[in-house]
Amino acid sequence: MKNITRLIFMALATLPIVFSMFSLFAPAVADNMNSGIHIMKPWSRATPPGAANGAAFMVIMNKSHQADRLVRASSDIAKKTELHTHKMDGDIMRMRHVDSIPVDAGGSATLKPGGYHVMFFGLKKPLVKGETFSVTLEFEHAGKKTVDVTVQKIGAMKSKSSSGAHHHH
Ligand SMILES: [Cu+2]
Repeated sequence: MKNITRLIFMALATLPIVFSMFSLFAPAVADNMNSGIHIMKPWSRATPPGAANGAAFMVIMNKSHQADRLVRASSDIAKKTELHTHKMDGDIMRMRHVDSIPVDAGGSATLKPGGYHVMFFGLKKPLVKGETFSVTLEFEHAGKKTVDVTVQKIGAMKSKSSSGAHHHH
């Protein structure tokens, strides 16, 4: 009798773990059925109070056999959302608006500080560490995908070349 009680207890204790694993994997599975585009770890940086602009970063994987392009991003956290990159202008690193971000078939595109990023102009409120907000990404072939962007601390994964660049808009 005691053994059965222990068995039931163990089964109950394991259930939440099994369920949380399912919830972790479920979005990836659903994604798979729609297209070969996967968005990995979308993140952003916390902004100081009153900051006008922000940016989001992520890795876009394209597991299909067709090249694709991120052509638009939108979010209601800011007045304007654009696709940007960084380019050297002489010896100054500047941000540039780009029409699209290419993702090779079977390849990936990395949006990171100092490179491609989703740019937010006119933040409606500060980005707070630990919070999430949603961004809708539109791909030429895969269509629209909405992702939850996690806000990390100020200065997270800062790249030397881009430090401060976002404050010069
Ligand atoms: Cu930018």
